[in-house]
Amino acid sequence: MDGDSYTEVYANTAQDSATPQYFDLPGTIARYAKLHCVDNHGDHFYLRVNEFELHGHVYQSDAGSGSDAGDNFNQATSISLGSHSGYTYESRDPCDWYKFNMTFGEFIEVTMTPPTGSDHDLYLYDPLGNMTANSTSYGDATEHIVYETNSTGEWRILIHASEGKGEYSFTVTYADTIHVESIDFKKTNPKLDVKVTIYDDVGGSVPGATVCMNITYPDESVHSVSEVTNEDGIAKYTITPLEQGTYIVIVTNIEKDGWIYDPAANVETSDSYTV
Ligand SMILES: [Ca+2]
Ligand SMILES: [Ca+2]
Ligand SMILES: [Ca+2]
Repeated sequence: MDGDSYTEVYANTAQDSATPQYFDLPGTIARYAKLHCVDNHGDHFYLRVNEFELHGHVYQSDAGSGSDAGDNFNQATSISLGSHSGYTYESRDPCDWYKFNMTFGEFIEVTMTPPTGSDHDLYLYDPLGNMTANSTSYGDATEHIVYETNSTGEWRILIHASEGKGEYSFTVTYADTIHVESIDFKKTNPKLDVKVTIYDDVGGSVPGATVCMNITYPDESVHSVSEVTNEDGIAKYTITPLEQGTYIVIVTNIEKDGWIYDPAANVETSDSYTV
């Protein structure tokens, strides 16, 4: 650093001028600046930045907060849902805590991509401080948690640098969920079409979802079948030939990569048709 260029700051505590002191110095590229006492005016020690020492730190603005995210549960930094980035360092800043509001019964999804070549892990805590889920893959693999919240309040995540340092990115969102919107029948002798319509949590139809169902025939035999939804979100299964009596359809599961089946959102889970 240029010896003529310096910044003056002051601290409220007396420091031994013979020993360099380290202070947060927001707005600089260094997290810490090395300071020496140069003068004493009354109750303030005026300190002069003699040099910057990076110590592996950079100026942090975790999740756009302007500083380092809190180092423990109680000091968690508030964030909104969405995508963020932050900075960690295994030996000096291993813990970044964030908090956000969730209501009971929401499906929360958190993904975190560690700095290349590091190993960071992801933990989810409920408002009471219980760890409810974690993702602790080896190396710099992306960590991923999906969890159905069981209480309303401030939920928290801990991003922990178990190895390495650098910038990580993470996203906190509601998970994409799917549910049964309707079960319909269409009879055209000699067959009966069962149509199960699958919607997402914002009311859109979901193509490519595998719908598993148990169909009880009039003779009380149970047939486990599965069909994939078309572009209108409809899975169609055809029963033929038909017997006289009642067919009962129960949806047992819906599967689609990256999506969560939320049975509680089903408009109906079973329906029947009498031939
Ligand atoms: Ca940090
Ligand atoms: Ca931190
Ligand atoms: Ca990991």
